[in-house]
Amino acid sequence: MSKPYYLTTAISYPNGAPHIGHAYEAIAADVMARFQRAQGRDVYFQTGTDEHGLKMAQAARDQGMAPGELAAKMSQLFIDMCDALDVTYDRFIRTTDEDHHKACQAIWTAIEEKGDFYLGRYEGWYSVRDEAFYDEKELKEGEGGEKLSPEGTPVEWTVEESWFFKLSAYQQPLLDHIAANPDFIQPTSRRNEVVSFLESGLRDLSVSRTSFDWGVPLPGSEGHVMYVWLDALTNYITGVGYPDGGDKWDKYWPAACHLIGKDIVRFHCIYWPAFLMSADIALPEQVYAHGHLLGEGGIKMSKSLGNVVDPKQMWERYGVDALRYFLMREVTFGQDGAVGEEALVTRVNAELANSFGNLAQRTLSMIHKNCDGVIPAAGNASEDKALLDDVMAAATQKLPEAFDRWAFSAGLEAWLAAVYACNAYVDTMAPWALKKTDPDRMAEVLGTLAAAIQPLALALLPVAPTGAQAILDQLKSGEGGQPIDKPTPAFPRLELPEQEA
Ligand code: ME8
Repeated sequence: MSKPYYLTTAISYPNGAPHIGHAYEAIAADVMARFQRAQGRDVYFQTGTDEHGLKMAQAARDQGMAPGELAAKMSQLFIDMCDALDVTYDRFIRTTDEDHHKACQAIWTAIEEKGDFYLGRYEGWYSVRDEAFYDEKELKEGEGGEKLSPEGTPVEWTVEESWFFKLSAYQQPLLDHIAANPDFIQPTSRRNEVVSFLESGLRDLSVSRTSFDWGVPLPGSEGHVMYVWLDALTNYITGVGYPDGGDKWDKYWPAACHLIGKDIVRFHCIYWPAFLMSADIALPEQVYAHGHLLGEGGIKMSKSLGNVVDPKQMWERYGVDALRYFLMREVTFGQDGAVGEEALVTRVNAELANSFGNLAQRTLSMIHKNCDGVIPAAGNASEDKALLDDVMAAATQKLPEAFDRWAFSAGLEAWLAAVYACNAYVDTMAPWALKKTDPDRMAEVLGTLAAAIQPLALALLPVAPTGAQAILDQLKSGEGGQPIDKPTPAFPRLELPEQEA
């Protein structure tokens, strides 16, 4: 039995409705979770919302709500998004959940007992948008000469009493861990970025705030709430039973992978492993950082540019399978990439509807019409065997090898090459012509195609679960010599909406 597989996404700030980046991360994680389950692994998959901190407190104040009220309302939109997108999470964690408070206080106590905290005074730059402290030397200048964080967000000078974590003590242990575990940070470009940041030296980290109270209160420190990133990162262990332990803990920790976006690498690859080392908790096996989705033309999405892609609009207009397939196929995972509705419609029509959907629909219709609905046996001619060999190599080797290392687009490309080979085979064999001249051969050709479509649908299942399952069900209805049901297209053609005037 292969090792259990615990997979997490970043937990989103529910200060607004989910955007396409949130949908992207949830879908990618779900594809991986479904894929690993199909490989026979025992998967635990967690996602959720990050509800404390100044950013949430300010968003709530701006909307005239209590922070807890805003968090509850917006968190529901993230749950609804996951459900609408067929995301098969095992737990949706909210950092306001009771067990999470307990886990936060426990990790705090463990780090305290290690002697890694000291009381001090924080004086420096803080970005509320990133919920991050920055060094003067990291800041850049905005267009109006104002200071900005490396992520381009506003920073403010902050002075307050604070607990500090001895992050500097973990510089060498972190470098050693990364050197000994080359897969710990992926892709490699992100690992290199982390290594050079570590080599430039680490400053101790402020890990409590005293100027507001929307957070986890610190055990024994009146007026202090836990820095929101220490609170948020701890969600990964809360979800599997920290600090009590138990079956889930024994089975699933350390996590197989934390999937995150590239903007939060420092928190996951430096702060989090340092906290875990300090608390004597094993480190996750991998942190994988995906790229960012950009608007059409490859520019950052922004309301003022009018290029924001709304995930809800996408799945409502084009369907969940189409959106999932498009996002996994369009952008090389790990890199940034532009997305838009036109690109979605073009790609989904070419690859899912015309190439695979149509192949299945044509084949099953011909079997339904010409073979009394009974799926014939595959042929034994060399072309038949060559096709099935190609299909099996793509569906059971190339795609799984690629998916296993998060190379979704490359895996789907190999899958698509096999779909194209099936279509070329149909054109060459012309079963509709064989119907008159050689019905036995026609049956073999259709049987070969049915035998090819089955593993291709199975391989596609993690990405486009509804349509792929519909094809598998149609094939299954013909098991044991039963006639198959009359087929209906599993991947319909899409159209762009009429241009609004
Ligand atoms: O960072 N394309 O939350 P968040 C792809 N609460 N992914 C994107 C994206 C884009 N345009 N924009 C954001 C947080 N993301 C913290 C995480 S984890 C302990 C705490 C990704 O709501 C982003 O990289 O700002 C992150 O992985 C996720 O969406 C949530 O971002």
